Amino acid sequence: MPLIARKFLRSLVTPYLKKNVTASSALELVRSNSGGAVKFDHFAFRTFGVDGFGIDSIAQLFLDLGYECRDELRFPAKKLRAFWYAPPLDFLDIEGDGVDGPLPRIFISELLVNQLSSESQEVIKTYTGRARALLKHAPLTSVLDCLPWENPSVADYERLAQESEYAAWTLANGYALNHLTISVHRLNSELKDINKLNEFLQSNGIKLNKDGGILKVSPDRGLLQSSTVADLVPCTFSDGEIETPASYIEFAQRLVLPAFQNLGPDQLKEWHRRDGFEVGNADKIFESTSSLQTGALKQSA
Ligand code: OOG
Ligand code: NI
Repeated sequence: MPLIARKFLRSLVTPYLKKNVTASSALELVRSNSGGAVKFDHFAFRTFGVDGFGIDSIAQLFLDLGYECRDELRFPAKKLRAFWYAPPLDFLDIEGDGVDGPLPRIFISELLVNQLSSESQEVIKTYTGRARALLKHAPLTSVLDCLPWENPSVADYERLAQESEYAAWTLANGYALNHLTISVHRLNSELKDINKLNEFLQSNGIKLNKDGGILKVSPDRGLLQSSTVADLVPCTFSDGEIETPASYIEFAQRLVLPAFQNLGPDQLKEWHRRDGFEVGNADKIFESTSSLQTGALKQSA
């Protein structure tokens, strides 16, 4: 089982690193300053929650690979919801770098399309409707680095962006890997402190998402996260090419749970640490692709 999972993850990472220069240079910087091994905390995808194109379309493969569905997270203001999936416990504490290391958690969100204006719904449903034949092949489009639907028009992209930047991102990027996340507490250097890591990245010219402050902290203080700002990358539309936000890279430090504080460093396993995600942190991390953070031109309504 893990071989096919790793091959799939590798096929997601290859186009992601090729397309997203900031993510790949941040990953290389961290890797070369922490003994050469970087472990991944989670991978994330965005979807349209309509016509079967939502969370399940990408989740099914992970479930078939032995992942387990965990908690639901809701974001009413953004009209989003998400689920996260845990890898089999046996693959949580594994030596090795990148996709050869521990299997990452999977975070999948979906846009609650039926809550949008009828204009935006119509735009989305036109593309998903014409792509229905590919409905069962979402993961294939991820690894092939292509959209399941035809290239959108610039006008449709911009119309969606005015109501939901998430919607516009998903129309232009489909099931591409939205981000992967470096497991900060498992780095082999002083960078395993996320504040030091954030300083280090910024001093090397990496721009971080400042929404709500650079460091996002869960109310229980156990989950600390930060992320880069997505690169603006040329994107092919049906009627031209414009630069749009692509993907970003995230950093997550999970602290040891109070019940396991007495364990020595050699006894500590990943499951002794704060697990899962946090709505308040995630709400800010979503902004890593927003025009406010990326500086992408957005037409006024
Ligand atoms: C996901 C944002 C949330 C996290 O780790 O909480 C997230 C997205 O931008 O699609 O990644
Ligand atoms: Ni994330």
